[in-house]
Amino acid sequence: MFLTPRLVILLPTVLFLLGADAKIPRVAHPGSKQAKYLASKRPTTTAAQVSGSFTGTGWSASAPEVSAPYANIWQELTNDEAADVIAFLHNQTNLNLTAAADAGSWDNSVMRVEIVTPNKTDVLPFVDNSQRKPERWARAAIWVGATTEPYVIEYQIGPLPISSDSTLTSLDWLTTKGTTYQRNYDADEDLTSEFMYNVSASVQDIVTDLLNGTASGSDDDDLDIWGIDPLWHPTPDTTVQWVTYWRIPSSIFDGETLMPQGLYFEVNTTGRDPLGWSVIGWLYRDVYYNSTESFRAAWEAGELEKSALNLEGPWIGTDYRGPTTSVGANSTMWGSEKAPPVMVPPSGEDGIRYKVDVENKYVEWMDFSFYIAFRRDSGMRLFDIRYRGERIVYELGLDEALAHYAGNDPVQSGTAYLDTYYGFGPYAFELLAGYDCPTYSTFLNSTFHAEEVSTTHPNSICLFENDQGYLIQRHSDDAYVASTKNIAFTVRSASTVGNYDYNFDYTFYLDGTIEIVVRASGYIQSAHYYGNDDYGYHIHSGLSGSMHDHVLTFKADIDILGTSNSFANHTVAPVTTTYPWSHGMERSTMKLFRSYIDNEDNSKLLWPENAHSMFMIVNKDAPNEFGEPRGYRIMPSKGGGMHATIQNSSNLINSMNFATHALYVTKQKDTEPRASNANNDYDPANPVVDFAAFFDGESLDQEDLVVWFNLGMHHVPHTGDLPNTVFTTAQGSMQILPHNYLLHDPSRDSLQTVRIDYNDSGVQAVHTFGASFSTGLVNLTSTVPEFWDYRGDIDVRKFPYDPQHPYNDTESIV
Ligand SMILES: [Cu+2]
Repeated sequence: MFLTPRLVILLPTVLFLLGADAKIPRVAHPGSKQAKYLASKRPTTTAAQVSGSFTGTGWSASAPEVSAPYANIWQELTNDEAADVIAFLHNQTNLNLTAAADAGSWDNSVMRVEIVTPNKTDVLPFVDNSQRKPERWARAAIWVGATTEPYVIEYQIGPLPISSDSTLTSLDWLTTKGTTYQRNYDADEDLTSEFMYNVSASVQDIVTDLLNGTASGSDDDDLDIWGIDPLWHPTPDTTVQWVTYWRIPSSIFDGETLMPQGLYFEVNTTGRDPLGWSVIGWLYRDVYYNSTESFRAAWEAGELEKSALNLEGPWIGTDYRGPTTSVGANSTMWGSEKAPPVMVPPSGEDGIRYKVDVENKYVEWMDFSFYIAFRRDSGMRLFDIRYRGERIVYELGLDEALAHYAGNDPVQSGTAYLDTYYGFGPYAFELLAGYDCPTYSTFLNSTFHAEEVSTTHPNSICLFENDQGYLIQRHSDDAYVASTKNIAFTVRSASTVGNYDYNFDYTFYLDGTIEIVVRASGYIQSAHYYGNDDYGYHIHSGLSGSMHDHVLTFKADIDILGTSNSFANHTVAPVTTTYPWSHGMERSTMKLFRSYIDNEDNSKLLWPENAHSMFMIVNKDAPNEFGEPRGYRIMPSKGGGMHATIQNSSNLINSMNFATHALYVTKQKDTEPRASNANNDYDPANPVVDFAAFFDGESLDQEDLVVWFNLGMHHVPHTGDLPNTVFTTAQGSMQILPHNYLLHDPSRDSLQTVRIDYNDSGVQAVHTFGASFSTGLVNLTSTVPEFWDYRGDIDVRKFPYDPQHPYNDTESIV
């Protein structure tokens, strides 16, 4: 029996092709300037373009069905659950909620609702011992604007389904701060934008002269104004922000972050009354002016030399550029007009070698099984990853993504994005079959609920097997050659968070290895080139590549034969020693030194120089028959592990303690499910979750352990980052691999091995072990993706609940 994972939904479609600005509106209430601006950039497909789309019989593979052993208890809220929770919230009169669609910055409104990830200590008795199923609870983030000191706060609501027993209670137990209350110093972003435009208007003659453009908030603008993130508080009661001018592309290409203009101003936006706001100073060509008057006086005196402007041109476009480019008179790659090799499944649907329970997002491939969940903050994550029937990873997923910039100008210096604030879920748009994933992939949808709208990203998670392009095993001698194909299974999603595109892979291998890969593409955020050679390369006429660190923090809750585990460090080190056979002579050699990291006091770790240490989660109580503890090793792969260069960040203060080291080990606690919180960014000096608080001296000896590791890169963009950063080099990965876990390499249990015996007379025997080989004909035309089926998102307004009128509206994203 087969089923089709693609939903059959016929909709008027907005084609969402491009990411938003680097500075995504914090709350893009429909109708806000930002929302209008973003919407204006999104082309709408015509009826002809979408006709006949989504019959459910497109290129997507219909995977064989399997029934999950138990329901996916981590799965996101259903649309109906979200609607019920939002209606319940509106019935709580003390919350004084306004429907999100009508809410302004002085109202209280629902920012997002989501599942409370059930506690591990509640889940394991249910999963392993058939005890009571964990209750399902929701969490809600509420925007409290009806006060002079606006804030955001989270509650939990449950149990679900909503009944007379359901309550609204505190979610403070999920914080290190003791409260989910988080002061919001940027509640009036629409007004601050207006204020910036007015400031700019007051020097329009100078802006015209220096930048040849206008920023007024109108649709006709050719300049945009935005700046630091998060905002600064030089004193606890003061809010200031530096902003700069960016040129708005007139073409479809989203290259605004490649066109900084080099003029900056600083404003004091303390409090909620714009009458109390003021300009603090201006910066141009590294000269600071402490008032608008002094800046104007310098301009009028002719003291301002004009900088090179970053203007739009083909250089920001990602299309094929034609035969004439800056790098050669005829630079078209020879042969590139021909169709490239394609991947095809060998036997159509019958050949699919994995099984899917679509409703429960449960997957089985070879010796692995796992559940998929999806979160607004962090996107896709996996639960209960089992290998040969044993759980090896309870939870695996992204927790936070930092992009910390530096520069001699205040905007680059003041930029340190915490991307779960914007969320990976809202931007995990539909994957493009045949490009993001093979056309034969199985695609799954994902859903999140923000601003009282449920948004479904169709086909935003893909599952596929493919040949890695190199063997997993080979050997040959003068009598035989033996080879095993390296076929792996990948779960993939991609999120366009502002200017950047992140691709996330979880890949499973025949030897029991799991690999976590993150890759970055999209537009860099660049700096205007002036006096910043210490902060990046000069990559275009007026452009600096603006160096920055990407640090993506992952949680890997590894369980080896139960939850009583230890963290082993096996180090190879040089020694000089004598042996009974060395005739008293010292030999210079090396040894293996075994130790344990047995306390959280010592568990903030760096990857050792020369990779001379192996870190493993092992179970001391479960040695193999040779006495070695069975375990799984964690090991950097492509690009390796890393941590942030900047320590004690002036921007993030207490909100980047997950980025100080390459990896960490803590004792699992239900109260510490995530290294960060999406609301930290509102007030980074006082984070809701401070990762440093997880380290309180607890034992790591035969306890339930969690590893937190960082992937990313020190990104100093060079000319090859124009127009977009490329995945080939902008990637990092981690492998979780069996280490003395089994007694031999398990890939020997794959039938996809061949041995050819030969001698001087030629091939004597071919051993194929009963494996099937591809048969039949391939219709290569069928591998071409259905481009016109691409849809964008599907949104359903939840309050008032109107499921019969889904509409596409990707702008309303918190
Ligand atoms: Cu980068």
